[in-house]
Amino acid sequence: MPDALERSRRIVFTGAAGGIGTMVRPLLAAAYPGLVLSDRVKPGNLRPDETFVSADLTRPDEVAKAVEGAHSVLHFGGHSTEGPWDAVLQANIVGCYNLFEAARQAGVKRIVFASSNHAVGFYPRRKKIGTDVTVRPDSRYGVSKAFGEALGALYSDKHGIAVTCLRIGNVGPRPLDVRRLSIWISPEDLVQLIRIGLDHPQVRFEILYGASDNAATWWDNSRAHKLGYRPTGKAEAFRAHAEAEQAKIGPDPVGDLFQGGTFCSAEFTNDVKRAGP
Ligand code: 15L
Repeated sequence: MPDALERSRRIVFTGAAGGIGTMVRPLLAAAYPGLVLSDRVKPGNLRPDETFVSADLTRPDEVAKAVEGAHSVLHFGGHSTEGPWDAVLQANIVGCYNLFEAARQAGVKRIVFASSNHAVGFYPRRKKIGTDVTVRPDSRYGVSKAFGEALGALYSDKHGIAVTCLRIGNVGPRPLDVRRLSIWISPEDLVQLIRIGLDHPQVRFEILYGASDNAATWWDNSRAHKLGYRPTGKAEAFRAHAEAEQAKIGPDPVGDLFQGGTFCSAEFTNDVKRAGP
């Protein structure tokens, strides 16, 4: 069991071996040395100050071990895209519950939850939305992220854990296509949001959009700005690249109308007008 001093700064990062984990860990390291990394597989490039605890989110005993003695948890683990129901159920619903419950039992004070734009993906692109809108998931994956946000609200209200849900757009060095010009976030800006979740004294329960300073945004992220978020990434700087990539993809008559893109058009059997773009 970690001693009192270690506990005061022990941060556990689930999903540490995943794409986002790999991008943000080096940027977090300066401010938060000694991260405890957790995943099913050990990340390949462990820093000398990092430790690794193997955990499968579907195993409550393993999750409890991973969060033991933690002050804060960055919950980025789980299934990171659309998938068969059982995969999403196990990793993102059972797994997310196991994480929040283990954190409560371990006395964790703060959780930053990697939610997704796909919790609200069926909003039309022409509409600008805030963080207070009804969820409109575009996939089983999106439903699981809305579940995680609801679980975060419960553990905040009932147990006093300071929970920050980041509805992440798309993280990377630059936007991949035209849709991502609206939702892209640089790794550096994502780290700013994580730091708000870890440190801001006003956080009780927050939903913030994980997006850089994108001129084509669909999201009102004023709450994040009130909490001190000052994004520096600008998707427009990469417009030529995004448009060139988009030209290779071609049109998607359903996905192009909605914020969630291909997550909306996949398995779509509705009438587009009825879905309300
Ligand atoms: C997500 O939530 C996924 O994790 C990521 O793989 C991308 O698909 C991203 O959304 C996106 O919408 O671009």
